[in-house]
Amino acid sequence: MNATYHSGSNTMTKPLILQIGSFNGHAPADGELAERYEVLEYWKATDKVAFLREHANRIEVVATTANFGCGTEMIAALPKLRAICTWGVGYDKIDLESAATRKILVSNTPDVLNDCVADIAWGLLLACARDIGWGDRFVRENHWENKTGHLPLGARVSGKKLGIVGLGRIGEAIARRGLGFDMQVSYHNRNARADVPYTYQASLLELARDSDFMVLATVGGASTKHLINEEIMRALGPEGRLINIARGSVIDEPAMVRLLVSGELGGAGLDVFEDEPKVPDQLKTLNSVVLMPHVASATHETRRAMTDCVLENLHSFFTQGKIVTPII
Ligand code: 8YV
Repeated sequence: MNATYHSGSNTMTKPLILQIGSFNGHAPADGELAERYEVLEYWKATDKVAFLREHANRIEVVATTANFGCGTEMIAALPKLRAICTWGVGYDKIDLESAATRKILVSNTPDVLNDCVADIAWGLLLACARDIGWGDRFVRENHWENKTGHLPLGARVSGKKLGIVGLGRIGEAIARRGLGFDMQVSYHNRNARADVPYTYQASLLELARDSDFMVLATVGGASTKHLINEEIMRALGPEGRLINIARGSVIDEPAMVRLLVSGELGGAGLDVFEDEPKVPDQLKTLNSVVLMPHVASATHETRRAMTDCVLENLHSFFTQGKIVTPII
């Protein structure tokens, strides 16, 4: 459905979209959406139920983010919905089943963020193994100058064993970087892939036993909830380090905290958490842990590309009834 507005002497129509949450991870994005579309800003509505009731029958397209998603209730509340375009690659907060049943198209922003997410996975891995965060704090707090203590020795990265859980497009970008560090790269997926040079490990437990660094790059959601449980983390062990750029839900977080505190898990580099933005306080006290506030895709270049991808999907839907990067 379109809204009519006047620009100079021309009467133009802007298609309508419901934007569930701000794309504030990329400053220009909300403005660029508003230039092209009549945007209903759901997140600003004080009475959300009344807001949806008022507009539901006009809404055919939703723009959202990996963080806000578009859940069962939202889809049910929008009887005319035909397309959901999300900013981000993750779709664990979108009810794909409901969307499929109603033949609603769903797009995400794949590929454009592979490299930057893989870079952060590696940043966390290196920082964790070589105590880069700890070293930075040590210098800033003047322990080096004042000769108050010293950093422990780190763990060598080059030539070690890298285990990747979820060898999709991001997992592959992480694996490729591992080859540059002369690492032996193995992976666990539901099925082996014939098109990659890495060793397939059908058992996640075996992968954990046999990895120095285990990097999580799976999808989130119910299918992977607490995939990394206590047994897996114990198998990774006191010399092992767990890196997560996937979703917090993939790890049993309380178990991870216990094992990190006791030293039964050697370290962790985490960009994502179970209940963001809450991070367990105990993690903040541990030097074996490196913490980031869910920013793996947060570079100028990648966020620009993510916004462009959403704009392209919206444009394609409104002009041709198709989306460019479909999840379904
Ligand atoms: C997003 C993400 O930056 O793409 C994803 O799945 O988690 C991130 O890249 C962010 O969470 C958008 O909501």
